Amino acid sequence: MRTSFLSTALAGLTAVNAISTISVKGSKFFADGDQFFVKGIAYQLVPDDPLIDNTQCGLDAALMKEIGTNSIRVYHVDPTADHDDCMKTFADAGIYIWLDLDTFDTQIEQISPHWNQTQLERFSEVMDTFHKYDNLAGFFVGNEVLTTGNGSVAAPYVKAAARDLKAHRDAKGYRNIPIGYSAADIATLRPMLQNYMACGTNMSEALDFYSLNAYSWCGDSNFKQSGYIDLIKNVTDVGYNIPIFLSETGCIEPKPRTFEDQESLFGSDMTENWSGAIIYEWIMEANQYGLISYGDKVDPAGASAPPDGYPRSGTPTPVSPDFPNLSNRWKTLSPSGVKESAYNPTLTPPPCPAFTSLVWEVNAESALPTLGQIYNAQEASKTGSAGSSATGDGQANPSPSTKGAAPGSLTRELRSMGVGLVGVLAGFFIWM
Ligand SMILES: *[C@@H]1O[C@H](CO)[C@@H](O)[C@H](O)[C@H]1NC(C)=O
Ligand SMILES: *[C@@H]1O[C@H](CO)[C@@H](O)[C@H](O)[C@H]1NC(C)=O
Ligand SMILES: *[C@@H]1O[C@H](CO)[C@@H](O)[C@H](O)[C@H]1NC(C)=O
Ligand SMILES: *[C@@H]1O[C@H](CO)[C@@H](O)[C@H](O)[C@H]1NC(C)=O
Ligand SMILES: *[C@@H]1O[C@H](CO)[C@@H](O)[C@H](O)[C@H]1NC(C)=O
Ligand SMILES: CC(=O)N[C@H]1CO[C@H](CO)[C@@H](O)[C@@H]1O
Repeated sequence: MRTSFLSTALAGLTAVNAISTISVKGSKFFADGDQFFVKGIAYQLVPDDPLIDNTQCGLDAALMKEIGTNSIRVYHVDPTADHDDCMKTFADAGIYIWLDLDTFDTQIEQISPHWNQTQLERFSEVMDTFHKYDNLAGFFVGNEVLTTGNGSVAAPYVKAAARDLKAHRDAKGYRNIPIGYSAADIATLRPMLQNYMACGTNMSEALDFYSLNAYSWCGDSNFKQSGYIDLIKNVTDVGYNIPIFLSETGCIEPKPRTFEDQESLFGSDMTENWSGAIIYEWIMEANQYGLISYGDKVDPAGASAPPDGYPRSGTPTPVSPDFPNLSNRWKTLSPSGVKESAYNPTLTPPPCPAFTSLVWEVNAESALPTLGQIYNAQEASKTGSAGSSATGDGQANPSPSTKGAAPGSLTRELRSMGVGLVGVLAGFFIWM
């Protein structure tokens, strides 16, 4: 009797304490009736999936929780693996997951853009595996796919991916999980790209949220000098209709990192029209962006050493003073925003940007690519259209060193390793 009473009470407690799902209303995120601001950290300890080893997830989630982290961003997962324990561990710590749907061989490319059935299936597998977790905050259909004016021809392929993944989500009866894109913050592309991702009257064809990887606030700067003021201007000038946040931030030069930008992001400069930020990144590795380490770097040539010499598991040790600096900032920054019930905006999507040669090469009136479409430059130059063609061999060229504004991006670093990547990854899996 007592046992069953106890277990009923515990079951009730679990239900009450379960993490609330995140939804979009107007240009803001909400969880359980309160506005949600992303206070996140990028988390990719190992290339293929950091959400399998629950002991590791527990060690990291505990330390993240201590400093007020409510989100992590994960770039790559293996949809066939079991993530129940890690997802619960993060949920129990009050931490949501923002997850990229692509993998190294399925991402949408700036060179020879295409969007096809294979990509859709692989993206869908990740969604099918993760939709059931209440702390799955949102999905990205791409990360820094385009970085140049003429590369903007790839933007419709990103939007087509969002369209098809939203359709998959709805056809499967999954909850309204927000689907968005994570852009390299390139000033000359910014207003066009972010307006394009939200534009159009058909919400089945527009993104649910937009985000930027921005590293423009370095050292002793301010709202104006860093250009964050332009981030806000580009949002308020058009009455941007979907949530927007930084999906990567955290310049590392000059040292030490002081995370001064958090004061603007979560203070009066930005909170009214911005939804937070994700710090790049948790683990210390070759790029030097880590907030914690799992021990000193070892000789990569040593027996069972990690490929880059940076340990990838264990008890997280804060990097000082960077980690305490972030902790000190975040402690004082907890915007409450608005209540969902008190927020009833009347926002309309921004206009689709006009075609401008070498600046924004997408026609405002062009239909989105159909599934299986491959960008055809010859046809596009003849017709001024989005270059529609369903023929071709579908081979994406390996992306060369297209450099964006965001020095910390995992994707770009791995890409820039080029051919070496295959070897590195192969070595990695053996080592694991
Ligand atoms: C889709 O494109 C990839 C290259 O990115 C290719 O390997 C694959 O075969 C294509 N799938 C279809 C169905 O065309
Ligand atoms: C953009 O222009 C550069 C330089 O002319 C060229 O190398 C690149 O292939 C072009 N990109 C696309 C997507 O057409
Ligand atoms: C909206 O977009 C979806 C997906 O492309 C399409 O199936 C639907 O017909 C569109 N609705 C309207 C009213 O155009
Ligand atoms: C958007 O920001 C850019 C700088 O990145 C600025 O030049 C431009 O005027 C802004 N556009 C609007 C509409 O605010
Ligand atoms: C900025 O946020 C305020 C407060 O929520 C809102 O009243 C205003 O409409 C927002 N502006 C835009 C352009 O979204
Ligand atoms: C905000 C904050 O905690 N800043 C500190 C970051 O680290 C340096 C170096 O230890 C300190 O001088 C700052 O006060």
